[in-house]
Amino acid sequence: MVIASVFFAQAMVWAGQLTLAWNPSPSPAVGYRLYWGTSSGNYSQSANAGNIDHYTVDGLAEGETYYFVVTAYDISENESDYSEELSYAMPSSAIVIEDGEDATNWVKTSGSGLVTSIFDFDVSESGSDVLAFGSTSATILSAYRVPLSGSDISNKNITWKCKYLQALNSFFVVNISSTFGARNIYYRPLDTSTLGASTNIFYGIGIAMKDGAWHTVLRNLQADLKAAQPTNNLLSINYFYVYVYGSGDSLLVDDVSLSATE
Ligand SMILES: [Ca+2]
Repeated sequence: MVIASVFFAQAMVWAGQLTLAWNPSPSPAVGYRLYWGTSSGNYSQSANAGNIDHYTVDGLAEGETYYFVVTAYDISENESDYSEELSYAMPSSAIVIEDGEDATNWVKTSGSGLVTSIFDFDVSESGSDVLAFGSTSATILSAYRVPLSGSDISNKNITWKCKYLQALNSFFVVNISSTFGARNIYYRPLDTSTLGASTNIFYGIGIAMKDGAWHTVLRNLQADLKAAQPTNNLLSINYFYVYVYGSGDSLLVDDVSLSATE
């Protein structure tokens, strides 16, 4: 006797574990077997779930896509055909965009300043190389950018460290693509935000940013987009821009990374 196929009901993910559940077989079954692997239609691993409707798979790799099917078996150990396949992309761990070891990833998009890599004692307990951004005066703006993750939006949090060496209104911009087109999310050292439906969305990250100490900024890009434009959705995470005023080394930046939002 062949038992009807079963289907996945839900997937929950936590720290390399994925719990899969399925609807019960419409014909009498005494157990279920789960199969999975990293290519579609090719299941290198399996587990007997027994007579319950879910199973938790351990040890799944971050950033890897897995394919699952389930079967039911009866008391005579007749096994059904595979269910429909379910795929699941495990979230990626943090992506380091910039560690400050050199400035080669950066493109200057306007102005006439310089970006260099220098050693900074205070950025961490042992010190680290950081990026030093500059322009040519307190009123001339230079802009630099580095590419982010593009169409991979599994990591929606962006983090960076910054230290204002000159108390000027240098700022940061994340360029994204959204359902409604390109958007620039500004993060400025101000105490006010100016949100709205337009292309440019302005967040204040506080005038305290300019106190000459290192600060870590953490932003959820999807949340920041939706707070301004509730029906809009993030489609790609394109560029991180540093817009800097001041001559010489004006603003230090280190440890730009993307991470999951859990
Ligand atoms: Ca560094």
